Amino acid sequence: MKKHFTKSISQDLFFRMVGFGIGMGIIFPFFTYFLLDIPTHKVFSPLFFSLCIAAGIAVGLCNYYLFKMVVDIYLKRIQSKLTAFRQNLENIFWKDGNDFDPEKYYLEVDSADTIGAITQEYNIFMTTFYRLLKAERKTANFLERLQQKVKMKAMAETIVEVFKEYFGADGGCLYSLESGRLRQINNCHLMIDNEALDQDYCYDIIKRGEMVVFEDIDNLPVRFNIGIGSLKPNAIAYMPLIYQSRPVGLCILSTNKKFKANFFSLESRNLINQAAPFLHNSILMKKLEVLAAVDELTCLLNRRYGMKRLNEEYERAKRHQLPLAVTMIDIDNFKQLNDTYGHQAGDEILKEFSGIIVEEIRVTEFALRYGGEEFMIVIPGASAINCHRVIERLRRKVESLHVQFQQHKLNVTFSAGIAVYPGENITDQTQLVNATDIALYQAKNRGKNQIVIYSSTSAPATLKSQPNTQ
Ligand code: GH3
Ligand code: MG
Ligand code: MG
Repeated sequence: MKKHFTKSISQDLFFRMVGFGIGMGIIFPFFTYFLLDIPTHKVFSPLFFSLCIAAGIAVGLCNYYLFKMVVDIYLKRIQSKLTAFRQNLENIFWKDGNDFDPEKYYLEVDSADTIGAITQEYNIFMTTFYRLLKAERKTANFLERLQQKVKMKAMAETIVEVFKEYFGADGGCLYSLESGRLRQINNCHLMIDNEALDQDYCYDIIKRGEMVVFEDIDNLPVRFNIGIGSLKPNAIAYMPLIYQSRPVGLCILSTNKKFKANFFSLESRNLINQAAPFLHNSILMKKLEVLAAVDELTCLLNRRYGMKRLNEEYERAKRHQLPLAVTMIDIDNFKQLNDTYGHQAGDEILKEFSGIIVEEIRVTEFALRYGGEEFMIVIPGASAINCHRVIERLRRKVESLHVQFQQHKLNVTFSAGIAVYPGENITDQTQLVNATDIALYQAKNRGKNQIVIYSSTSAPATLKSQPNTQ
């Protein structure tokens, strides 16, 4: 159905009003004739008709201009704000402009009719748009910051910082879920009872993937760390981080007052969802790093990563002027064992042997597979004598080891060379490693199954190993 006959509503109105005036001008003479009893020749004269039609047209025109004056002003006001708003949006999207002050585009609602309602709707639309834009900017900024963080710790710090600010929290903590267990990767001002956190409800929250907010509850496992003690928070929130329907971590936020933002709004969920893939990627990256660093057969560090760690330890020892003891180990007559019992038997020995090394060293110490049947053990802070004590214990243990392979009971021994930085002729890392090699070579030459401490003199100090009496 055609709603108007010209191209513009106001032209339509103009024609309707003038048409209505003409109609009234035509009807008016009849109206005067019947009601006012004026003589026919006066009423139905062309002059009276013309006057009435002219008056009708005049009223129609007046009405039209009155409408223009009253209503059009409001419509124009709305139109100019919409134009300015649209121009600003174009500026934001195409020219990366930033300034968007909703106050500038706000329209006062001063009429209780459709025009008032339209004005009100415009205001709501504009402020909603502003909020969405702000949220989008915040998320984009968050993403940009996360993309710059390659390391898990730095990324976790950014996530906690942004969440804290957004939700108005005083403290926060981020956990990654690795092999089904929560591992803390960042903690900002919180004291968390890990035993309480380990309880099933925490894992339930993560499994369900739903945010939970606790308010005014005693016995919360979370408190604020204020240096000299701790304070009970007013509210805490558990926010599971979900990536592709699978939990990858948990963020705990707490506040002394009330949280600023609603955790369940679309905006909040979007923000939280942005963090999850980054956490997931860094967990994967860490796994890859571990895979790349570990020797497949023995599960010890491989040579490349082991030497990198040795370098770190060397730099630390140099900086703090502390000793660094390194031992090179080589299994005795391993070729013969391989030749007699097969390569698989040799592999079993290597696995068992590495297991014993891991049992014997502490967390601050480390071992690496230097090559085939050669291993290196690094003991930061140890003197040659202390290092010898550790390696001698290991030597005895290996000597008494019997590895069951098929119907055979296999046993092996090893020779080892120890060198300590700093020492005579040992002023850098290369010299340190070379010295262990020289000492190992001497241990082999002296009959194997023994440990030699490197000495710069031609006859190196040999600490005699006691034969195992077991
Ligand atoms: P020595 O007492 O002088 O060290 O004699 P050795 O036989 O142990 O020394 P050699 O260097 O001649 O032989 C090392 C052998 O280690 C040779 C190689 O077959 C074996 N080997 C190296 N890597 C592996 C491995 O991953 N698995 C097995 N089964 N054997 C390996
Ligand atoms: Mg060898
Ligand atoms: Mg060997």
